[in-house]
Amino acid sequence: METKRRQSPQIRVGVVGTGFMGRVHARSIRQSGARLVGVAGSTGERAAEAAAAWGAERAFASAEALIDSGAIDVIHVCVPNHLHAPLTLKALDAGLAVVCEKPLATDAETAALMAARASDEGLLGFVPFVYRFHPMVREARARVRDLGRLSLVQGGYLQDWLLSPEDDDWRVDPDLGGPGRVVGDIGSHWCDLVEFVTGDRIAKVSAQTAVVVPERATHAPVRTEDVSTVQFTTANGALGTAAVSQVAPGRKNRLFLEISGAEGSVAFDQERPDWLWVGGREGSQLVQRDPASLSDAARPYSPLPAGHPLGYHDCFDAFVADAYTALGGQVPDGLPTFADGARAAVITAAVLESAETGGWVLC
Ligand code: SOE
Repeated sequence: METKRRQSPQIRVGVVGTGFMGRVHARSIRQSGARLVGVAGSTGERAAEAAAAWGAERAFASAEALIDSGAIDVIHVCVPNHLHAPLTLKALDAGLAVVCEKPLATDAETAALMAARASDEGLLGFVPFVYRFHPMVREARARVRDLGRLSLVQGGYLQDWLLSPEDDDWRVDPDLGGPGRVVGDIGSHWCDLVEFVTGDRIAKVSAQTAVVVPERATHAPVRTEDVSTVQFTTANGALGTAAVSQVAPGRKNRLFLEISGAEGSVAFDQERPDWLWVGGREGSQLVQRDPASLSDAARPYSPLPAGHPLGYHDCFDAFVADAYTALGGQVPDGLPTFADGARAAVITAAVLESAETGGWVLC
């Protein structure tokens, strides 16, 4: 297929968005050895500050100027969710590869359109479901085949940064963040991990959502959920449950996943990422990340010796490195693409529909 894709010997990258995620992306871009050519933000001033702080070559007056500049091959879209689709579609039209933050779009139809557009144009699009890049997640995925028939998948994703009415954020506003807040913002990571690790699919969901803090500094009444519980059945017949919250005191970023099968269990906790619990009827063990004994699938994601903890930044570095390897033509196993982003949007929509109707929804 004829493609308008841009490619330079040293990948030239732009970042749009100057907040927390933009900073994390920029760090990993520089770590990868690519050129961080430009940064754009909501104002020229913010872009200039971020470009200076992150070591970018220059600031651009707007996202559009960055996309149209001809100076980059890849753009990282790290802006509020409602801008993901318009900026990504514009970047694809300009022949750029795109790394777009999740949720890929604020509705499933648009996310599917973005994935189709990238694929039709022969362009590459990636979504940072970065928890896939913890070596002990790769280890869990490698060991799932030893667990026998899976019976139960459970866990959740708990945070507390929106606990009090004084806590506020653009994600609270459905016009900016999309209609599902905890479901789309963090539940999407959990569901992605379930399907990634098990190789199975969430087939139907029955969910509840609730607003716990009805008024916040700039949002009243609050229209996006603070908590959600989801029960589900997988295509292969395992049952599952998940609890997701941004108002769980003391839980900062607790993504927890436990999978039980006929022959054993595995459990991963994102806040203790160097460990994997391996459960067995005759005895269980906590397996420490150790490149000397990891599976072939996990070892490449384990650049430090045992006892030298890896974390969130390392996952991001590995994600960006794999995305840029894919630009060179070789797509590494497990790299989350726009298709995965679109899939997450389908599950998010199903969860929200179920919470509204009270029924089971296929996804
Ligand atoms: C905020 O909830 C947030 O930064 C999410 O947007 C990220 O995707 C998650 O990895 C950490 O928490």
